Amino acid sequence: MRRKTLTQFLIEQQRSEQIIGPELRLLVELVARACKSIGHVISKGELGDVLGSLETENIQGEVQKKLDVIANEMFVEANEWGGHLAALASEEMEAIHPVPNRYPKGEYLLLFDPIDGSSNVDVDLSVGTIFSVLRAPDDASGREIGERDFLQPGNQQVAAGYAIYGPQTLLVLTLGQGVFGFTLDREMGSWIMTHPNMRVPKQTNEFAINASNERHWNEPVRRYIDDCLRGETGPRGIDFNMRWTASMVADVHRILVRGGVFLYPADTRHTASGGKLRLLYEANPMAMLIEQAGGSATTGTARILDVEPTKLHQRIGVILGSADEVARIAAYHSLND
Ligand code: AHM
Ligand code: MG
Repeated sequence: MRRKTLTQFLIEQQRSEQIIGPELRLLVELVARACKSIGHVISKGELGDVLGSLETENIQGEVQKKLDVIANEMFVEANEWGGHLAALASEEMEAIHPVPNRYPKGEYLLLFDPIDGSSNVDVDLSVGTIFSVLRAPDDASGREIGERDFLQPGNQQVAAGYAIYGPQTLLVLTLGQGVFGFTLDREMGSWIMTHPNMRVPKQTNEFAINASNERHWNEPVRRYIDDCLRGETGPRGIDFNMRWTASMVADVHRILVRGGVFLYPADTRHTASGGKLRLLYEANPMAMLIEQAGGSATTGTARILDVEPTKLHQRIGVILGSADEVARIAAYHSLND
């Protein structure tokens, strides 16, 4: 069987489906190329002198890994010159990065987390790159782009996706009409569609949460996990399995392939911050992918994609995955109100 490449898929989306225009097609092609290069550097590991930490901290107060900084630079350089972007923003950059004047500017805003789950790099577990694409507001043409232009709810995203660097390297993408996965053919250097129309099963008996935070959880989350752990003889009447990779990309990828529910809830430590994960370049793109695949994504009390952002690096509680389980967890939250 002859499989479709990412380029063919994008041309089809542009030509017959008219889902994207040439600028968005170029944008996705350049993002994919950047991810290919980042995956290559990651795979060199110790041989490429890219492992370990730097002495710097990012805006989140987290120690930066060498690879966080390298991948951030690679992503910016690969994307800023194409003429389709107005500005970029990243987990690893405190302020937004307007496209330099030496390049033409376009209408799109690109947000990204260059290496998500970077604590996993040194121990050779899966990590990924997450990205989200917004349109600059209409009134932005001809003026300097600012942080406020990025503060749009996730339901305004025109595309979102991630690359996962694991046993295989994949790019998983939505343009707002379903979710498609492409495996990197390393010999050919091409992304090949291997996962057409990915769907999250409505039901599941697998959950993902960092159980070491149990003492901080709020009541609805505690009740939900307790129900799951009580297994066949508990209120759910079935046994549940648990997985936690500490790379959101890997946990979400597993859910897109075989179902499940992922929780990084806002807990008692997060009353001021709102949660651990970042809204604009982690929660929103993942929520769009999951919803496009038939799943759901909530903070516990609100649909993630409807949250109005107030800050570029805003954090939020994230519960996403199989629709029936997410609905159950949201119901537990509403009982608690
Ligand atoms: P990062 O973007 O700094 O790597 O942090 C995000 C990661 C997610 O990938 C993962 O779900 C979570 O943080 C893991 O957190 P913890 O170490 O608390 O389990
Ligand atoms: Mg990161």
